[in-house]
Amino acid sequence: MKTALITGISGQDGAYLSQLLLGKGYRVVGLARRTSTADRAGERLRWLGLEHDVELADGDLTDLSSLIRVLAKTSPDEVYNLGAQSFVALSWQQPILTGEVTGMGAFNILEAIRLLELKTKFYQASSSEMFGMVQAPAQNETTPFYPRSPYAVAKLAAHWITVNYRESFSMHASSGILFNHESPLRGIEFVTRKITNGVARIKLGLNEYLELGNLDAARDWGHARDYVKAMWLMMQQDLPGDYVVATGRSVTIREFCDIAFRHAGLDYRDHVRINPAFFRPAEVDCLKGDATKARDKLGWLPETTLEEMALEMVEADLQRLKHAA
Ligand code: NDP
Ligand code: GDR
Repeated sequence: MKTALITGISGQDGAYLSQLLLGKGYRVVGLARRTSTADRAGERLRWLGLEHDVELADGDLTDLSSLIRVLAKTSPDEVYNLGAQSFVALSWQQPILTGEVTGMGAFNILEAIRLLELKTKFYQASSSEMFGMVQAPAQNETTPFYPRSPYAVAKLAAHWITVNYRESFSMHASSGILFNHESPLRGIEFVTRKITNGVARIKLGLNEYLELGNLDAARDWGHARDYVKAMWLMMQQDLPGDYVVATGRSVTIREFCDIAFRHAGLDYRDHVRINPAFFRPAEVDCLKGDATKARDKLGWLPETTLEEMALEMVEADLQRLKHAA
């Protein structure tokens, strides 16, 4: 039986990755931060019915000693570093924390693996945000980076330290440059989930309007359930590497609004209001990934369309709100 250690197990991707790995017979251990509430596994693992199937180990990406302790105890075959302060907008309010967790966190865990001389494979959750002000119409592994937020700068440091430890110490360290991926388990502050939750609230008569920022930004959105498969496939390769994971289709926030509101029989133009508070100091205008390498080398392809995903998210938010009523 293989053992996987996942940092960020309580997040969206941590939950879907746990589901995938448990289905393959892995022992799954998750790094969990101490909180003041008793809810250690969190709502996402519970939503997937996995809260009793994973093991949780106390630790924090900013605390090297806890990482050494957990790694020494679990001796994982694969480490997936998904933990991060992952909300781009917040990274301007908390740039130093974002640097410590999203950037230095990767240094810490790689260093812990190195100090313990573990043979584990390592996955770093890199991001399309690293392309920022894009230097090519479709971004692939050779496109130069141009980060546009403290979050993206931190992710870039984490990406390069992954490459560096691979080259310096022959570690099986891979970096997945994943474009935006969403699901019913997406955090409510991210724009797709904010929209589908808003649609559900308006449909049920709880709100009349939804306030958003820049509707003209475009993103290449896939489904998290599909994207965690690409992470696992990278770890099954004989050689480590960097892979862009994307659908190749770029859609504006406005178009996503149109799709999501339509699913509920609503017109977004009647309900969306612009609030400049949601504009960012520096914007990433348009992302579109070229995942040819992932297709050719990993045999990976996205399976869920944007329309299917938006429908699943709207339905899940309607269910949640009806259940809570
Ligand atoms: P989430 O925000 O849903 O989850 C982040 C996870 O990181 C949570 O489990 C959180 O734990 C954990 N975490 C935060 N701070 C620390 C810390 N100091 N020590 C240990 N763990 C910590 O992110 P996603 O699941 O959406 O994304 C997973 C990873 O992939 C992130 O690194 C993200 O930046 C990256 N990424 C995501 C993309 C996307 O579109 N979703 C695209 C590209 C990259 P807690 O519950 O305790 O807060
Ligand atoms: P992003 O996701 O910044 O791409 O990072 P987010 O959903 O937050 O923003 C996408 C785009 O939507 C615009 N936008 C709004 N965004 C939010 N959150 N709220 C709004 O009201 C709103 N109105 C318009 C934003 O300006 C932006 O252009 C996500 C995260 O998961 C990162 O961790 C990950 O690395 C990248 O995706 C790839």
